[in-house]
Amino acid sequence: MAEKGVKLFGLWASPFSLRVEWALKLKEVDYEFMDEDLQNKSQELLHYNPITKKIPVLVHNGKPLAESTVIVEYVDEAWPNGYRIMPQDPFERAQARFWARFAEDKCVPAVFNVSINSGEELKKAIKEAQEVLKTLEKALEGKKFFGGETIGYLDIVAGWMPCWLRMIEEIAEITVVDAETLPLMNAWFDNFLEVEVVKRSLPPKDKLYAFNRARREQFLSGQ
Ligand SMILES: N[C@@H](CCC(=O)N[C@@H](CS)C(=O)NCC(=O)O)C(=O)O
Repeated sequence: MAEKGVKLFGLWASPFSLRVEWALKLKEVDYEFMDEDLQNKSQELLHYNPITKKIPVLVHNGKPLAESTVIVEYVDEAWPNGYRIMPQDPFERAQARFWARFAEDKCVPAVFNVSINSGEELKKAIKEAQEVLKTLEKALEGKKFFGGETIGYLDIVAGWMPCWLRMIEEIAEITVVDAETLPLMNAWFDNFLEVEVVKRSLPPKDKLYAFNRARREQFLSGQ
């Protein structure tokens, strides 16, 4: 008999596990959060995700699923009542998946490059990040959120950026997104950070900033 309930193997400082937490919270699903030490992964995590050995992993009634974007779609389908994460219209759903893939393939590496560079390399990384974010802005035209009036799938997938990029800007003393260069993105950052579910599930600011400040210093010193 499979273990009943919902367990999320994640990491408090991971934007990827945060996506799954947002989805579960929007659906009002109770879950147990297993905070992993990625330097010393639990036997349970390795058992449930022997393929990539990465977090997040959602275990629902004993059955594990990996990959945050896959899990978010699963959560929407497995708990069909209440909050709608995926658009109902097939065309809009396909569009949301297209942009989510774009955000994953282009924005994740671009923002990561900003976070680990300094000097000329940092300037180049900022420009590249602004270019991909300008493209992603097209999906925001005429809307408060990517999902329309409320947050949806693409907001959840891209939602780490308002928090992480604002943090990187502060730590590295730079500006990537502002009202002049990326007005729609800038407004979305503010709107997204005001969403109740988002506000109450972000990691403690001081702890997160200290963690990422140390990570940046480690990258800059080439360790
Ligand atoms: N594409 C994956 C990325 C997950 C990921 O990179 N997880 C990192 C933590 S943020 C991890 O588990 N790293 C441990 C490792 O690579 O061994 C997703 O969206 O779920």
